[in-house]
Amino acid sequence: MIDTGARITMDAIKNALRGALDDCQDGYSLPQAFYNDDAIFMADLQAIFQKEWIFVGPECELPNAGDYVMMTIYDTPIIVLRDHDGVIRAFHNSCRHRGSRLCDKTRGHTGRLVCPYHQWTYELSGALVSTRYMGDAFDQDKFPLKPVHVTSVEGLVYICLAETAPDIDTFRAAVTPYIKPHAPQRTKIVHESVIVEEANWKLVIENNRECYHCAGNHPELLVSLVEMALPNDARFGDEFRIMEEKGKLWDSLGLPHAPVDGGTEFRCIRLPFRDGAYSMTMDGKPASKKLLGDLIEPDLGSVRAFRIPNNWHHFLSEMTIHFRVLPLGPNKTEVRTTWCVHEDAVEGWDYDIEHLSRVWIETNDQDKRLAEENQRGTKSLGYEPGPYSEISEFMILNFLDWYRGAMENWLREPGRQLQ
Ligand code: 3BY
Ligand code: FES
Ligand code: FE
Repeated sequence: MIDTGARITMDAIKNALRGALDDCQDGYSLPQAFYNDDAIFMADLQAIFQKEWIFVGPECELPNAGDYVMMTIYDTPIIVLRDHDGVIRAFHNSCRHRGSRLCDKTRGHTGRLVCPYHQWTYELSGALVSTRYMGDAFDQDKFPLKPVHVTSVEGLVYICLAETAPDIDTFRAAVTPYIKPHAPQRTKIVHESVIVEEANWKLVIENNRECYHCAGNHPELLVSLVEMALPNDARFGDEFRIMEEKGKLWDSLGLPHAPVDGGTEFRCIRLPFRDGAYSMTMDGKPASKKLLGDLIEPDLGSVRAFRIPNNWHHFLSEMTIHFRVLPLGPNKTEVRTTWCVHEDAVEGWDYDIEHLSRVWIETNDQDKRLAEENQRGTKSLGYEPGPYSEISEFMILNFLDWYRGAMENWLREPGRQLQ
């Protein structure tokens, strides 16, 4: 179970969560327990990571039938694949014989899934089609792989471990007009980074939900990124002018840019880059010569999309960047970043990996250090929840509204009341 090896009872989890929720103060960072306690981490897994739609990666990672990727949500391994009929499917990566993982590679290609232990063999549809020495009475139809909900939102693959998956169509409808012009299905992954941060997953998300820290920490990112979060962000002057100019250009191209009201569930907006910058590169120049999809204009800033609980994205004119957060323990989180360009772009001619990835490699590294220092400080005897800036950190307030609501709902579920 958890890193400490301790088994925590459901009552202990509920009690710890109830107490910590009661200690929360609106507008303030969370009480220490939310970033550190094993019991609350277990509650996070059940209330959030086993219930919500979790981002897996860009669909272009599975271009052909037989392609698969594996991911693990804390201790639950999942396999996501493209079946022979082109449909994306997801299954628990656990053999129906004695439970062995079927697949131990992060990604690969296969015609069938063969368990390495005793070679029970499954079709990509999940059907068990071959076993040895199981006797005449054995009915293999009764042992298909266990399916997991899966969907692609315009090229972004999500899975959900819950029996009944929550709505994702509101998100789909809202973001599709923004990201479709970037044709994510016609891209390929050209770079990937996986880092482990010694910080609670919520600190990693909180760090991403504000740019209060950008000026002091992200010189490379600020070559391109404007620190505004909304087109009429009161903190800025010059950016407001850039937004107006670019807004007119994007209107003329039929590209939506206004902020979408995603409540606390998601955020989607197109924002410009700084004057003269076309991409999130060190020199602001395009990361790839080939524009995405059928785009003809390089000056598109980026569509910034965020969705609870574990992903954010930048869709540029010539590149997309996807960020996936997975909890590994109360103080340990994996962040995977993938960079995609047009499927026909040629390395060395259209793009260069160092040029394309440098800004976010540096930025991720800086954010890792910030989240880890934040984590260390929340362990202090002297830690006391502090006030967020409503002006600069309103997106964290949104995130925590959602988080606290999700935890309250989970506690209220039938059968979960405190004894
Ligand atoms: O660009 C991002 O992904 C976010 C938005 C604000 C801070 N952070 C760098
Ligand atoms: Fe898979 Fe035995 S555990 S074949
Ligand atoms: Fe940052």
